[in-house]
Amino acid sequence: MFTRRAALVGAAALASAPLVIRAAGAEEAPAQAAAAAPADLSSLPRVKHKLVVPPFAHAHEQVATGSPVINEFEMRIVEKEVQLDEDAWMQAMTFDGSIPGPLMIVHEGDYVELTLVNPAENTMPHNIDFHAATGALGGGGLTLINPGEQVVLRFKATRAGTFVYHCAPGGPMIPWHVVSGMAGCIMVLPREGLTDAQGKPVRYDRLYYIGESDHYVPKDADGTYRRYADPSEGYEDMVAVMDTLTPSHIVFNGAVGALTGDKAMKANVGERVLFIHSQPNRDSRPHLIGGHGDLVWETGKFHNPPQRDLETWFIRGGSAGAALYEFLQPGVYAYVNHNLIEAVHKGATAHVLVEGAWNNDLMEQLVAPTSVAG
Ligand SMILES: [Cu+2]
Repeated sequence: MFTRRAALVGAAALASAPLVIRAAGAEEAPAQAAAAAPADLSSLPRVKHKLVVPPFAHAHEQVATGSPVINEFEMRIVEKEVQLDEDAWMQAMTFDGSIPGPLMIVHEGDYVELTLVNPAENTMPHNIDFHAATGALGGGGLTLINPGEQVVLRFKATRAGTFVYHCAPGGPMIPWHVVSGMAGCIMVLPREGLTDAQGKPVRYDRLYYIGESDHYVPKDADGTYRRYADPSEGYEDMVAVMDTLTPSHIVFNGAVGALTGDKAMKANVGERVLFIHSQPNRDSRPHLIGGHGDLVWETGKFHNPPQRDLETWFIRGGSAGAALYEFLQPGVYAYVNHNLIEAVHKGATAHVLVEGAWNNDLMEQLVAPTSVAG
């Protein structure tokens, strides 16, 4: 089961944190963290954030006021069964109970101080790799914790943008934990806020975080999806499906229909909405049917000039992008992965319900459907 390639990835994780999966009660500190004197950040103000379930985000300022701060977050890792669709369940592993994990928002130059809790009722070691962080496998090498343990990691947010975070406990555990739900996003805003390609300030009225995820639920011989008692029981079956590289489900925010119908995202005509879209494992191509990306940071990194007027944008597996759109017409918009098979058959569809006045200059039905003349 543990191939040579998997062993190599695992070896990197172990090289960075030689003491993970240690005996309970062992007190050794990881060598690389002990080698340098601790930074003195005692004069910095601290801001405690309460994380919320996506597509929503915790309260934040778009423009930083004052000097850098230490942003305190706490996340609990939750292993639980989730329903992906009417007929499909998965023994999920999650950050804070949701797929995706919560969106964290800080400013460039700030510090992120995360308390990560792996409650005793969980069955597996977990950690967190922040693509926004520098060193120790994005923090993964310093955060691997067994059930019943917690850890505190601090890193400096030195690069502005939207960045994936995910669990990466080593070797074949890495893809399995990720496609079981353990990924989310952090947005590091420039201190001056977002700017367009000319450097002019850009502000948003609302923000929604869409976390796309691919899942691999095994089926019985008769085609019904299998359910399992805990994550480990389904491991080998799920790996067999994963190795086909053909997901059974590709969903936004953890389930088919999580952001449609009465759970649609909402906006008003004239509002500028920032859509953040992450995919920790697989490529995607967000598209707003009947709308556009006015300004798109396709790679999510805000010091690169945004592109204008896009119809569809590309999200590389393992990254998060951001698109700003001012809604100009009311109605129900579908926000999809524009591989339309993935959108319609696999689940990657959301809705945005927009209220306001219709603009006949932009579009008007001049003749309603009627029988063909003559
Ligand atoms: Cu994990």
